[in-house]
Amino acid sequence: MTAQPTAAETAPSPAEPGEDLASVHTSAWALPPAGADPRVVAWVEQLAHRLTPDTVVWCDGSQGERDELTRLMVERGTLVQLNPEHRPYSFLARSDPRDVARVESRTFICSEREEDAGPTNHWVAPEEMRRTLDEASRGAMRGRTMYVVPFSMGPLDSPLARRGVQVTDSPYVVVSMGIMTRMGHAALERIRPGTEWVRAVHTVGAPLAPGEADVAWPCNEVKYISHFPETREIVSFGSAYGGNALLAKKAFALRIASAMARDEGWLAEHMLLLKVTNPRGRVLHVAAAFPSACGKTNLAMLKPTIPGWQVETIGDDIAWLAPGADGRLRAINPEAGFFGVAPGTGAATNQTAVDTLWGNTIFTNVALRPDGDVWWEGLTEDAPEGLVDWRGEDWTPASGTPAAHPNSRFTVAASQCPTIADDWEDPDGVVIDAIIFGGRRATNVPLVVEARDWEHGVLMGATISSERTAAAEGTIGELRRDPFAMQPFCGYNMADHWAHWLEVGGRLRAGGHPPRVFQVNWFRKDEDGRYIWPGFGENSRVLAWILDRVDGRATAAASPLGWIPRRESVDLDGLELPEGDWERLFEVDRGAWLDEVEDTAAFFAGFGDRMPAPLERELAQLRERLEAL
Ligand code: GTP
Ligand code: SPV
Ligand code: MN
Repeated sequence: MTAQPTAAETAPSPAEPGEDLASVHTSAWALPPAGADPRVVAWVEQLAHRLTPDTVVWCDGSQGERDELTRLMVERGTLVQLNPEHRPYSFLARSDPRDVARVESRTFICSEREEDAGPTNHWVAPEEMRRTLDEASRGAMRGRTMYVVPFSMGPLDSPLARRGVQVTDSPYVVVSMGIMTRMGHAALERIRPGTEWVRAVHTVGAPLAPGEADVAWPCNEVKYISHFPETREIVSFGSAYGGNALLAKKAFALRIASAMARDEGWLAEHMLLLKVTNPRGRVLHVAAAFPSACGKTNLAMLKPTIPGWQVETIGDDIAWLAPGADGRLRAINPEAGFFGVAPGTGAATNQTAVDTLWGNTIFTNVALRPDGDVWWEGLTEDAPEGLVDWRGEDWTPASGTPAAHPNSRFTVAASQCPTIADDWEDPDGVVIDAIIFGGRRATNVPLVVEARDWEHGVLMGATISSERTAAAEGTIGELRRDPFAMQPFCGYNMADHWAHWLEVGGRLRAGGHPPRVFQVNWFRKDEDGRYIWPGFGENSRVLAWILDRVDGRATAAASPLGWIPRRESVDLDGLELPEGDWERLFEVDRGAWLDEVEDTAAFFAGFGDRMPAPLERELAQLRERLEAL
């Protein structure tokens, strides 16, 4: 970390009346690392003028820098250091209770034309948003340090990697970005004249007056999470939580990257990546899209309950996919860490995640045990005595509120995961054999279906709907459409995203090996509200069927929805499914499905003439198959 001396220490002389104070500051700050791209330096200087921080710090990504920042945050009360005997080099952060999840209602796509953002995004004209943000950010970093955080999404020298620089006034964000991305000097070095890089500005929007005491989690009631896809820029104001603030993640790797990918012929998706070795020793790779808090981390770390199958982890949230020179679809995980949902993560559901979190982890909004370790609902069956909840208050099971916030999260390096695959940083990416779409559906959607072909698979992706979770603000449990699990993350018109998938599929077909496409649903319930499928490790049975289909070994039966497994082709050994449950998992309710098709037709109509014709054809064919039932 090159900490620049403060203006007060180095300004050659006090500013003269009438002199622009900001420019004096800037000259004192302007000591970027040698070799930094002049475009980055000029941009940082210009931002410093507007945001007027006390100090500018260029982050190098070193351990010493992380030590210093965590020490500073412990001192300020932003972090609590956990007991190193239980959880070495780990910390708990408690956010402001008004800053606990992504704010989709304050997330904006500011393309030049409204139709390029499309009906699923909040659009504001770029000039208008720039004016608003210029106004809001003037002096917004007063009394704070502006950290310059260069990072690479993807392995440093991967041809699929892209670079970015985020400035932020939150040390919590710096340390989190250090875990979630390849951050620091090595990334900055790779931004050279001619390199494309994404500009990301982040402020918590809480300037400090001289002498004013800071709070543990500064943020602003008003929030703007703004994206300018044409100029590859991000400006985020007012929040320090997750996807609102760690701009490499949803803002860059999905919203901006999806627009880059559209222009350049690849895909940026809300997908986990995993590697599977089947009992015959064949290695296969899978990409799977599920909406937020619907089981990506769990599936990425799946512990098979059937013998002979090995599952390893490549990524748990975001995948960048591109047809390779051999015509096959290849994918990288652009991230370097996991920002995973804590509640529901325990020995029975995801022991691998529990093992990953042994140390070097930042926990946000979980509960604190009296012995200085952490706890959340689902970590163990019973809550330990003497907990302090995520708000910092004494808690007992009688409190009537959760001890950990439902969207509490852990931030940890992917390399610490015991099941991380040996090819997870392959610069060329891994070859994708199967694509899975999933959602949280109590009704209608079967346990697993194989698409008839790529176009039908795109229809499956386009019609994902899911019950709302705590990952974003809104009414939990309410069913909403989440096409490609990208509803909150697509940086351009969703219908164009579907057209792009159809186009990429055409290229993959020409290459002779398009991945097979499947839909899964672990969340179907019976009339009593009980999950019919046991889920978690047992999902390996479904994964095995999927990959046996790819291998040409498993049988399937035609259904109006696509190919469904014959019971004998799924390994159900040792699983005690109550009588009738298997059938219930695949039941097709004709009336309910025809209603769903009508609802989809209305949804598609909202995209007007941007709607790709092959998808409307697919929907019409689905309707015909259902009517013939
Ligand atoms: P984001 O990080 O928000 O994008 O989400 P994610 O998809 O990675 O979410 P995660 O894997 O953390 O999902 C966690 C939630 O899914 C918890 O409530 C789990 O209990 C639930 N879950 C995961 N797998 C299963 C399953 O097989 N069956 C059931 N019933 N629940 C599951
Ligand atoms: C999600 O909500 O899908 C997440 C968490 O992965 S956040 O990074 O906050 O968006
Ligand atoms: Mn996610």
